Amino acid sequence: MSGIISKEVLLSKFKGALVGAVLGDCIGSLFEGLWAKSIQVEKVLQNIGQLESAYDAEKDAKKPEKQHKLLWDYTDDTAMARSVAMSLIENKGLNPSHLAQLFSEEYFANPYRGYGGGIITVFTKLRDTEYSDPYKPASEQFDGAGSYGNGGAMRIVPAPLFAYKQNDVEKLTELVEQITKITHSHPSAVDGAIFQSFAVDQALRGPEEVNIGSFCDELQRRIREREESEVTRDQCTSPSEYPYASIVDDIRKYASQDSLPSEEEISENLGTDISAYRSVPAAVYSFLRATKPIDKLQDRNSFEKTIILAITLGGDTDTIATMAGAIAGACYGIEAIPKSWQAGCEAVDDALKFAEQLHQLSVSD
Ligand code: R7I
Ligand code: MG
Ligand code: MG
Repeated sequence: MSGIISKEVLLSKFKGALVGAVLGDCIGSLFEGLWAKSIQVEKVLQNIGQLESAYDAEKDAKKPEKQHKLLWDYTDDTAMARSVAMSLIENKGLNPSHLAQLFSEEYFANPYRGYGGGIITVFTKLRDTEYSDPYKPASEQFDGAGSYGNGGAMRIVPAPLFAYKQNDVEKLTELVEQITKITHSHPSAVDGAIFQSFAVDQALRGPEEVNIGSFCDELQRRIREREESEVTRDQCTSPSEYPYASIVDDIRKYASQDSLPSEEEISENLGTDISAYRSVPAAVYSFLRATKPIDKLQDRNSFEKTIILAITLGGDTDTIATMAGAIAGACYGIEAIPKSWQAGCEAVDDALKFAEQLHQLSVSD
């Protein structure tokens, strides 16, 4: 699938992935929970226009970029992704108790970032048991079914970056499963995080010119192998035997269509809600469909189109846009991400720093 990628291009893709995720979250959070009908592309462009004019004004006033005023904060999606990045970097691998502690401490330090309703119980139990059994609290959620929320997938982007060097789908799968199960043990949440990590991994390894058909074929092959290997299928909420592998057919169909599918069609068929199964596919779709022309967005590049399209779908917009932004950033690199967007959103500096550190781990022996 991939040719040789230079160190410089890989660093740009790592930065793109982490920064793309932060921006999708910050911009998407302005619309979280709204119906697609009440969003409209013009409204999203208006908000993005605010970022762009604030940037121009500060540049005209000759302010250094680091001192630009922040317009939008990140939410729980980025808060948790930061913990994943920091823990992987500090431990040079997964240390479940340490990561559980970072998740939990971050929540208690900044509880206002819009966390899911159930996950707070996990953070409390983790803290109260001093992170001694980091997988137990999540396994007790929802009467032992585990959460099927998208909280595992929304934060997973540092994992495919960390695992890049190994270039081993099974190892990536295992890492993602272990990270996800600290808070989400439902198979649908775990497979959603794995699905998202595969999409990021493929975007990192692939060329900027995305072929929708071959991207979907590879994604479907990988996730089907994973779904076939599972023994807990009966716990799944989806009617299909291989839910994620099957939905790739719909992603392929909608992303390949020349006329843009309506937001209602996507929300009905792929989903835009808080569950992993009904939100990760919409993120992958947004990335893929944005490789094709979209009315009203002719002057925007594919990264910008990905974020804007993801938000216009409505529903869980911060989460769908953060996942879509991670994939698009991994594909197109940091150069595709407007400076003005980066300057107006919180903690982009840290995302750039984490990308450098993860890249360092990837290129060192
Ligand atoms: O998955 P999670 O971290 O939530 C992430 C979402 C993103 O949109 C963020 O931006 C933020 O807004 O929240 O948090 P959880 O609490 O584990 O799951 C989210 C919600 O999904 C729960 O509060 C429940 O409403 C629902 N849910 C379930 N309901 C019944 N049975 C998840 N799992 C179950 C279940 O098994
Ligand atoms: Mg959020
Ligand atoms: Mg959300």
